[in-house]
Amino acid sequence: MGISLFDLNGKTALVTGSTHGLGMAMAKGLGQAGATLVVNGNSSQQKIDQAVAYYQSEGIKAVGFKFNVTDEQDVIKAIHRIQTEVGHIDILVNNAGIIKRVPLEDMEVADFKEVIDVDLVSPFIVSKHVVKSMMARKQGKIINICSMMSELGRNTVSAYAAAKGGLKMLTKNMATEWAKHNIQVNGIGPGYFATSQTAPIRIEGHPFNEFIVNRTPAAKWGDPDDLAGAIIFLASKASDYVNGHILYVDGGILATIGKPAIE
Ligand code: GCO
Ligand code: CA
Repeated sequence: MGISLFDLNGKTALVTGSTHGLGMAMAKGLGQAGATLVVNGNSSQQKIDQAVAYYQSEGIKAVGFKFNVTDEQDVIKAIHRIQTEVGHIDILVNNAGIIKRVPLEDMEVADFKEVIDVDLVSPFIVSKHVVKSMMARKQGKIINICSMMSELGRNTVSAYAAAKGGLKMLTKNMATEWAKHNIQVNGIGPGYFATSQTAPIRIEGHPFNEFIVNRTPAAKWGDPDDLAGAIIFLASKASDYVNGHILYVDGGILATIGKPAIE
């Protein structure tokens, strides 16, 4: 017991969208706890190769697979290849996501649908094709990466909020249907982290930058490495009776209404 509760040696973890950003930080945490990483991205093979090389330089076992999480046929082919070339997937992290910041009344329907497709439909598609082997082996961990926008609205991010709110409920429904197979499905809801996705709203002097620091009880943006503990917990034996839960890692944002800029 003790620390071995969190040991991931011998486990294989597929993390979608793990070539950069929070996906990369969480995958690194899983790798440091002993898991073999299946790295995924869809932009370029070169980006995947670079990420794999980075993980390996950190002493982590990693292999890369390029596929589009929104394309069911592509997912089916990739999961089949992973299972034959690497082995069964013990841990699935549905992390790949996009955001479009557009006022709701100006948003194109195609853009709204694209966000829903990547952020909500793809976790369903990938889980559907990974869970069957988990069911057969009577064990598995699925972790859906949610958001503050699973709980809160914000100007310009309507499609993202609709998708992430949906992903919270998809997480609960997956837990409802699959818990009896000894599969735990939980979510992580990151607060505001310093990544490329938030770069446009984090620049010095941008009013949002100041707003987030003021709105967060911890009074700072999150460091992506702050997610490692949560992901290792939800991927390991330590969470074997935790199901359908969203673990918010947000420096206290959801605990509070916030405070005025000047007190
Ligand atoms: C935004 C941000 C958020 C974060 C994160 C918050 O524009 O409000 O990009 O959506 O990325 O998901 O939890
Ligand atoms: Ca760091």
